[in-house]
Amino acid sequence: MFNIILFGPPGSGKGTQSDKIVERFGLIHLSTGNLLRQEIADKTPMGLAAKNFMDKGQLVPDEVVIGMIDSCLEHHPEAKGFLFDGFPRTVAQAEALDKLLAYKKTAICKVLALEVSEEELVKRLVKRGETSGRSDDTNEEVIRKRYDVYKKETEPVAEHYAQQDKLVRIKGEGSVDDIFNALSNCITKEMQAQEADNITE
Ligand code: B4P
Repeated sequence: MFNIILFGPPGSGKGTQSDKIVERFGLIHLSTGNLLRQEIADKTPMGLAAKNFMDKGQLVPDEVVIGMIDSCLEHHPEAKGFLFDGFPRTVAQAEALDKLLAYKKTAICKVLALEVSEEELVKRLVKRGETSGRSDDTNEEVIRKRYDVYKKETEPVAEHYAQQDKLVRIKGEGSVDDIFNALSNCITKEMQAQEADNITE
């Protein structure tokens, strides 16, 4: 299996790039943000609880998102690989993901981290808020809170995977196509390396 994480602060373009990556490489897209927004739209008890956290710019509790990911992995036994978008967001989530994948005799190949300045992120999310209808994008204070939570709780996830020698940093500012090309080159190289390993095994 070929599993990658698209990592980065809120508004760094994870969702934008994920759509293009899954189309080109045939991976299953697992976005915890999209899954949570679907629960909210369906007005499930989990969605209603999650909305409270999301509207304040906070993370949804680990056990909720880990449970969601576990059941998604179960639903795709035939997958050639997964693209994790917006997950893991805490070191506890990363450790849980590593364990879930090890149980399935697979692992994360690479973590592609999009790097974007705070001012550019705020600008993008304020702009998205004008049209997206997302309640977590409409207020600059909430957007800055999400960035603070990212620095404190999510950035250590990069170090978790750097220690496993899996972290690749990619410039997330510039045109969507240029960023996609940089990500694609990295994924293609990694897929080829994995195929070569499979042949020699
Ligand atoms: P997410 O849905 O993951 O989304 P995001 O971080 O807001 O944005 P993303 O990085 O995907 O940016 P996008 O491509 O849309 O999270 C939302 C919330 O859900 C979190 O705050 C949290 O509360 C909760 N949550 C999700 N996962 C969780 C987890 N694992 N644990 C706990 N809680 C969790 O791009 C943003 C904007 O920039 C768009 O308008 C886009 O058009 C624009 N853009 C993209 N690329 C651009 C470029 N190159 N140049 C200019 N603009 C660009």
